[in-house]
Amino acid sequence: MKLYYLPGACSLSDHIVLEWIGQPYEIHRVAREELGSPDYLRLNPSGTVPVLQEPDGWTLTENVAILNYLADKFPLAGLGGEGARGRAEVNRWLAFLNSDLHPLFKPVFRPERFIDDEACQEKLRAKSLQRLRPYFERLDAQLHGRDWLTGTRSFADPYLFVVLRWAMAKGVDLSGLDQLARFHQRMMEDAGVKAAMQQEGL
Ligand SMILES: N[C@@H](CCC(=O)N[C@@H](CS)C(=O)NCC(=O)O)C(=O)O
Repeated sequence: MKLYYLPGACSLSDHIVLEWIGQPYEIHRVAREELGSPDYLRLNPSGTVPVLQEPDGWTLTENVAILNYLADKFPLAGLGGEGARGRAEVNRWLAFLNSDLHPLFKPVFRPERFIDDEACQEKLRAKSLQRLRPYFERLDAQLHGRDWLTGTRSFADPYLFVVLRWAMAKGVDLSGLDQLARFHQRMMEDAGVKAAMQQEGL
């Protein structure tokens, strides 16, 4: 299995999951200019990471699909929740992270993709940072009395870790969100997280 990644991008969540699974895998660091190349677009027409490629050439895109696939392929890792409801709970939080929270970072990282005027870009970035706070409040509340988003460790947790790193780097106001601080600290001490981050040069 080969994971195509950009350092610190949402692909880091798959990378951590691969570490937690503990089976052999390869990684390929995608250069930014490679994302738009014909070869890469054949792998992923969206020109984004992550992409997971199996040795027979089959490739999978979309983080939600990749994380579910890894959990199903390696059930002994116990990252997909217990039973139908357990999986639904994991996907509830994964969907919140992937489809509500993650897109709000796009104007923070690349406001120029949304609006040409530079002064407006700054306003857009500032507004997006402000709008992110309530999402992190919800995540903090969910972590009250829990070490992991759904109570037990799952593939949603590394995704939370990734967006939390972005929030810290970009200056989202996380003041008073102590459960998130506790979660971040625990992830930073985790051997699999450390290994994935070291391999990505973070
Ligand atoms: N819907 C895709 C979105 C993936 C995505 O946004 N990837 C970002 C990194 S976190 C990316 O590759 N960005 C490169 C770019 O937009 O130039 C998924 O969930 O896998």
